[in-house]
Amino acid sequence: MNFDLTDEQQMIKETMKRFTDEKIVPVARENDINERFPKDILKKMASLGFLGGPIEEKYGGAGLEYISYSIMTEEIGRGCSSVRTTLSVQISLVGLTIQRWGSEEQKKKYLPGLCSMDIIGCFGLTEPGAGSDAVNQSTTAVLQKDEWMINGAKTWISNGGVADLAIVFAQTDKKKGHEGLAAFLIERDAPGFSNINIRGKLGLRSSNTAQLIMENCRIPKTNILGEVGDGFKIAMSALDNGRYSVAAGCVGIAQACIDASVKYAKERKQFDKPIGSFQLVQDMIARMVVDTEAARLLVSNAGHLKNKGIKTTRETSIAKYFASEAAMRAATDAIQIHGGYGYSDEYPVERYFRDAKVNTIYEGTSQIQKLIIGKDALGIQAIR
Ligand code: COS
Repeated sequence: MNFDLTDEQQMIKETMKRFTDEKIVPVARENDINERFPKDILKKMASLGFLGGPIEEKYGGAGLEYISYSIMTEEIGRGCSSVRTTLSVQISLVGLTIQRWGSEEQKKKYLPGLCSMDIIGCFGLTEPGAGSDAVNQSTTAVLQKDEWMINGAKTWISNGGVADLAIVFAQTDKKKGHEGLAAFLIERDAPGFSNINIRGKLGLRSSNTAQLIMENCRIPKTNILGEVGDGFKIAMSALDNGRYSVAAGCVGIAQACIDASVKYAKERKQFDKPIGSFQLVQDMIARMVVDTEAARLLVSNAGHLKNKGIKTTRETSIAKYFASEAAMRAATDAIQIHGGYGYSDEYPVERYFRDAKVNTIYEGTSQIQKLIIGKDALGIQAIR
């Protein structure tokens, strides 16, 4: 693996760093406090031409290779995890999934809008009773002449309340287990489709999270993604991409914790010295630096394999598990270094802490990532 950034990767890093510092960081606190969805930032980002990330240029994307995509995602995650989450869902869970599994017609219809933010997408897998056990879907889909009739509810859906398009997973034949699952494209105005926003989250307060409700929801027969029976593989392959961008976003959180802690440790004086001169503070900063570097390398490793077209379930799980736990450790230590000030929203580290936590939960908990990694090492199935 070559660790040097290419000229294009360097340009993306510098452009995204500037964009994050100028457009995302200054409003992140206000948006968090007001639980304000940052559509304006996403629109501005779309005008840079990178929003579509690795989506092919012929469908409106930037055609980026995966190291560039992680660089871009890390920079956004350094500024605001709510913006990063919105983007990860839009590009990794929805855009790349349609690009891989959609018909030509579906790709032409939805991908350009997803890349320009004219269409906001969401990914409806989780249900009140199906989180880690993703196969156990209660949502049903029945084919009636030329339409699918979908019934059920999805919960904890990022972008769910603002989405124009939802990928929704449903069971077509309960007896078949994961082989009966299918993925459907539901547009916002489909009859019987509605949503309820979820408020009061610990973190990611300016990202949108909602329940999706399908009550005799009717969609055209052609709005299936792939074939009946492909649903679970579609969900898992989407999560291979989603977890990659979550991991990159977590590197961004950890880097933000280092930046804030180093700055504070140089300024803050106790016992007549900057606290950075004390070895126990240096110890915390050193741990953050090592964790962050290691997480970044794990993301790069997964990205390198993705660029070669290799399936990266194992590598993205390793990167997501390590980077999300590293971000949580870094945020905990960053608050510790800031002392009492770290416990208030005067400094950004309390937001990093609140935002870091969900990364160890969504798109597969740390425990699920360890099951996938352990299953791979032992050559056995994770659950069944
Ligand atoms: N890509 C493509 N196919 C995959 C896959 C992947 N990453 N992972 C599994 N599959 C396939 C398997 O090959 C298997 O296919 P066959 O029956 O043809 O052999 C099928 O899917 C079932 O796989 P498996 O038996 O491993 O499924 P399990 O029910 O044991 O579940 C876990 C596997 C637990 C790993 C899975 O359910 C999971 O990731 N759960 C977490 C879901 C999640 O992240 N939820 C968060 C909300 S989404 S934002």
